[in-house]
Formats: sequence, C-alpha cells, structure tokens
Amino acid sequence: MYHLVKGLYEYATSKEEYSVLLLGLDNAGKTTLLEKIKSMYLPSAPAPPKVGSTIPTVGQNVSIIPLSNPSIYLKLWDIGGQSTLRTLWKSYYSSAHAIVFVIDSTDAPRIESEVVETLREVIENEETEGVPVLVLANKQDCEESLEIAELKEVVNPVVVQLGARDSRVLPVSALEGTGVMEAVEWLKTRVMWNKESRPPTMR
Ligand SMILES: Nc1nc2c(ncn2[C@@H]2O[C@H](COP(=O)(O)OP(=O)(O)OP(=O)(O)O)[C@@H](O)[C@H]2O)c(=O)[nH]1
Ligand SMILES: [Mg+2]
Repeated sequence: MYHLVKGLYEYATSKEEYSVLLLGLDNAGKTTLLEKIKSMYLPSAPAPPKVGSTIPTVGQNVSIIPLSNPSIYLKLWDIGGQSTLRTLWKSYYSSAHAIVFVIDSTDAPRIESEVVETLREVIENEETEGVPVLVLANKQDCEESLEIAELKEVVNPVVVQLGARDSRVLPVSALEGTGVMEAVEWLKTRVMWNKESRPPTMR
C-alpha cells in the first residue's frame, strides 16, 4: 500500500524535463548565459554574472531550471566551446530537446568562418535532426557588436537551408539579461511542441 501511495504521489507531483544544450565557440557567453538564467529563475536567486566573472569551461556545467505555466523543468547543459572540446558535443545530441547556439556578436572575424561552419556541423549531424535551434546573437550591449540584421544575413542561410525544423535568431545580452526571458520562453514552447518526436523525461 505504501508503495502504491508513494508511486501515485510521485506520478502526481512529477514534471516534464527537457534537456537544452548551450553550444557555441569559446568566449561566446554560454556560461554567462547559464549564470544569468539561474539568477533570474532559481528560487535561491544566485548572484548574476559580472564582466569577466567566468573562466573558460572545460567539461560541463548543468542546472535544472523550474518554469511555470505550465510547470516544467529545463535542464541546461553548458558545454566548453574551445575547438579541442567541440568533439565532445556529439555525445549530448541524442538526449537533447533543443539547442541554443550562442554567438559573440563582437567576434566579426570568426562569424563568417568558424562560427558558421560550427553551426552547420551541429545542424547537419543526424542526431540533431528535427531538434529546435535557437541562435542567440549575444553581447548586444557592446557598441561594436554586429546588428541582428547583419548577423541574420550570415546565419539564416545555414539554418533555413538545413531542413524543416523550428529555428529562430534572437538578440541578447547574457550579461545584462536583455532578451533572456524571450529566449527561455521560445525554448519552452518549442520543446513542448516537439514532444511527440522527442519526449521529455519525468522528474
Ligand atoms: N559585454 C558582454 N560580455 C559578455 C556577455 N556575455 C559574456 N560576456 C563575456 O565574455 C567572456 C566569455 O564568457 P563565457 O560565458 O565564459 O563564455 P563561454 O561561451 O562559456 O566560453 P567557453 O567556456 O570557453 O566555451 C567573459 O569575459 C564574459 O564576461 C555579454 O552579453 N556582454
Ligand atoms: Mg563556458
């Protein structure tokens, strides 16, 4: 009887959990974004990131973010973006419900080459087929950052050309938090729309 009641209780109180990968080149702002989201959405409200408060990620950072209306969890995986670490990304693809590709909008020299090529490789991998992709043009608080229209010109051909899937390019500042709620809302709706092909886990 105890086990039945416990089972029913766990069933009634469990929530859908969706895994979201934060990808992008080194220095793009993935860890800063994760820290900002934690400060905005976790009940304990940890301190938000400051300029230069992160160190390059070797390995991964993981946080589970509770959202409401409806009540679900996003499990955010922040993975190191240095070129030698990118080969590890593949091992996360099969369990991903969405991909956030973070771009440093001030990094003009790498955007048309390394950034676009890396994004293409992520999208072309068969294990990410059908997974919603959110491209974030980060560091919009910097004067020298590329305008969103300029960035879309470079990024859209890659995203659109590579098959029918949900995608969006949004301007953000992970540091200041501008656009971050819109990004989280976009992710929430898209992972739920896509849940028949990529079902959530229950937590
Ligand atoms: N001005 C500004 N700086 C930012 C923003 N986001 C990140 N940064 C800075 O960019 C640098 C790199 O940020 P990280 O979050 O560590 O970058 P990352 O993508 O996690 O890098 P790896 O872990 O090496 O893959 C840090 O000095 C951050 O303070 C932003 O929105 N605006
Ligand atoms: Mg990092």
